[in-house]
Amino acid sequence: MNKRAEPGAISTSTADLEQAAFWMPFTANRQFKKAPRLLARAEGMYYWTPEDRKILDGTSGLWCVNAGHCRPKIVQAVQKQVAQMDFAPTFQMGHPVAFEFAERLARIAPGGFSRVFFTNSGSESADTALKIALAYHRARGESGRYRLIGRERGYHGVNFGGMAVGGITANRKFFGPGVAGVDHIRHTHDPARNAFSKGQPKHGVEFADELERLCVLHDPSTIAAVIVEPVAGSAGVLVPPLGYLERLREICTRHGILLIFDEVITGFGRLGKPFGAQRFNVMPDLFTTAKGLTNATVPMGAVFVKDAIFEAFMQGGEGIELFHGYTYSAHPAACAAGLATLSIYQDEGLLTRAKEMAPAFEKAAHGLRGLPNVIDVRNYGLVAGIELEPIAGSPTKRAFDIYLKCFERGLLIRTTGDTIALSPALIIEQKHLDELFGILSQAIRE
Ligand code: PXG
Repeated sequence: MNKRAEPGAISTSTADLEQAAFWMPFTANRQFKKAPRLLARAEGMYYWTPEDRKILDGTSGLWCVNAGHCRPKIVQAVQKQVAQMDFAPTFQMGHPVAFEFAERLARIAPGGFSRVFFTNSGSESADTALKIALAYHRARGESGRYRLIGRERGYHGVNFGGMAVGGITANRKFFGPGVAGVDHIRHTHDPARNAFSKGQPKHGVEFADELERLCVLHDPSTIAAVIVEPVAGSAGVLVPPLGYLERLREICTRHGILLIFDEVITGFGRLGKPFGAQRFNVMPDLFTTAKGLTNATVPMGAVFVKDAIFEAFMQGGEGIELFHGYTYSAHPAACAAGLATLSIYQDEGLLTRAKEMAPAFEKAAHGLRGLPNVIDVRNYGLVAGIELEPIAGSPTKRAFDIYLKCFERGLLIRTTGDTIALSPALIIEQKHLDELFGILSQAIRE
């Protein structure tokens, strides 16, 4: 393919892919292009490869296709919208679908979160939330609050703000510090005390006290916001210890620090309520979303903001209150996808279905305990992490080999480090659970 093929003539055979123009994200490009794994179509709980091999989707794409793939209602809503109005600016202009979607979202959000700012991804949602936090303090005359606190093993996307507060080493080390004035509290993973926890681990509430320590170190009046995922996803499914989120909330409130939940994964039913905040009954000041917002049919993110934060911006002069936004904020196609997605979630009870399915899912996941090299299983709602003993000298290899075996046998899982992460669509049924854990346990055993 170096001698460029005619448009449309690019085949996906291995020989062609080795020189392919597509620089793939978060991918070992050379390895992948020698032995590609391709997906060509999708429906419900399944993908099909170009050779028509059926693959059970154990990760709802990338934790995003919460209602299952290619739902006709969403597809049709998007088709209709792009035919009627493909694009409309939302800077000093508006279109009805954007207003309707924000309104509908505010209705499923926890009480008091009546304002929604649209972005195009989880990364943009993280950076947007951090910027709103900084500007909020400034609007209230506290411009000395500039520090942002994240957490080790946190993932808030790949843009500069989210990267800086994120705590996944590989995602940080190549790019410098990102933004100034960032610090991190420690992660909550504690396998020595909490291995094989079902639901919230018992030990580790005191990890939240690290925030108090940073308050002493930096002076709390310099800290604008703390951002955490209610359940950390990308770092390998870390469920918050009992009382931990409550304590973070309490410390933030005491010091006037905004608490941001990154609900890009936990939002839209993953944990058994619309949002993690509701599931854990701990309210942040802002929370970020993306992924399940549109069932991933069209890229979109949204930041939900407490009324008092929005109101603080509305006290100044009549001009633009927040100098921030994206060309595609509230893109009509994304709003149409989102509205149809919300209807499906509500008609089918999907925003609470994870709670109903959780016992069967938990039982199946913990059924892997005792298999070779399984050193931890942890779960909450419809998300589970299965941690494996790394091969000495070759971290990540054990989990990745299992990932490859699963794909060969018709199952898509996700791995991070030596942890397997499962996050199936919320429409999953017992027969899919049997298929998923059947293939997975066989692959782990071999
Ligand atoms: N916050 C959280 C909590 C996320 O999980 C982002 C922000 C960034 O979203 P965008 O849309 O900019 O990618 C994410 C994304 C994985 C995996 O398997 C997780 C994500 C993305 C890709 C892979 O761990 N989460």
